[in-house]
Amino acid sequence: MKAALLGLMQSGKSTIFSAISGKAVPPMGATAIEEAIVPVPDARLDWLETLYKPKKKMRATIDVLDLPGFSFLDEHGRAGARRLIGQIRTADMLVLVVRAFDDPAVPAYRNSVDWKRDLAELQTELLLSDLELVTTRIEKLEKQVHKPTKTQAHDKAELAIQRRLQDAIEAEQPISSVIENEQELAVIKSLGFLTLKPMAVVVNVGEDRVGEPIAFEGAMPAVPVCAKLEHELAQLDAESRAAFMADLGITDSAAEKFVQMCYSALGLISFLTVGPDEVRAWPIREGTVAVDAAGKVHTDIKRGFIRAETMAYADLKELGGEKEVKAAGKARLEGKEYPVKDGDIINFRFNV
Ligand SMILES: Nc1nc2c(ncn2[C@@H]2O[C@H](COP(=O)(O)OP(=O)(O)O)[C@@H](O)[C@H]2O)c(=O)[nH]1
Ligand SMILES: [Mg+2]
Repeated sequence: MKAALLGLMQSGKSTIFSAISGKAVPPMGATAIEEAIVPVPDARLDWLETLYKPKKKMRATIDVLDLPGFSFLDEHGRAGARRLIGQIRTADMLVLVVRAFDDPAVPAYRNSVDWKRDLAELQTELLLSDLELVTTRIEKLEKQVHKPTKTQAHDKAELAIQRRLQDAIEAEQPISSVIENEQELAVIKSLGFLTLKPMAVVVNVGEDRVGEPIAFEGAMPAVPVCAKLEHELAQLDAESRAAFMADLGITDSAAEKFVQMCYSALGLISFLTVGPDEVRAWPIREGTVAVDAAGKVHTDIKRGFIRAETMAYADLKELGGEKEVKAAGKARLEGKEYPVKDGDIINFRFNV
């Protein structure tokens, strides 16, 4: 899963990136795209580690991209913008970072701090990028459909969809509103339309507003974070960090909040595998059935799938061991079509 941090310049993207990844803050005005693999904190794995004493503990991970500021056009010129947008199109979700902190030392966009305005501008930029993509596709397809190629029928169908998307964007309607079926959605998604991606908002609040809730009635989840403070906390050793967090009334670190936000925006849950070699968390979309979950572990396990021996983490923790779970009748044998639940501990039986 790949999440891209997106926002106007000086909104705090790089500071947040550093706080959640532990990497150094990329310098201001940097044009490189930074990537970090952020482990997903999961207390269940820590407990399973004490039970199974495995050689390895493998957390799920999320790839996070830190991108230079939007609007890129001013900052890097056309070519730079294309390169960045190309990168963003490969992300599974977008995290929009907006500035809500006051700091005279950091010039604000349009000389005033107004995160809802900035959010609206970002969304307009995303829509314009999609309009550009539509326009380019239409130009290309219009030339192509007249040629008797193998893809002619397919091209004609796509052209019809693209024209509908263009009308929707020009009428300021979300492009999802004119997509008629799963097949169309698949075609459009593969092209990387930005406004179709799951999104979440990080509101970068000032040090004086830590812990205060924010008022937001949008369709996306919005999480308040104080980037500067989180960044400072991330520099501390675990003990002082815990003490400071308790002092400030913060329960989750920036990384935890960030990961939870991504999980819910993407509709992700985790199932777990255990054993003497490793305990491991596997992210899957909610609703994934057992045979597809097996495919995450290995394609052979999917191919030769027989049964999923399943128990709930909560039962294992409560009863203290696998034997006890079985004795209590709480171990289950599930088939291919079983929708896996968050916290299921699964041993796949397979035959290849
Ligand atoms: N006071 C304050 N300054 C911040 C906060 N977050 C970021 N900054 C400062 O704002 C400037 C821009 O931050 P940066 O993370 O580089 O923003 P980016 O351009 O979005 O990557 C830096 O000088 C940061 O130290 C915050 O929560 N409070
Ligand atoms: Mg930056």
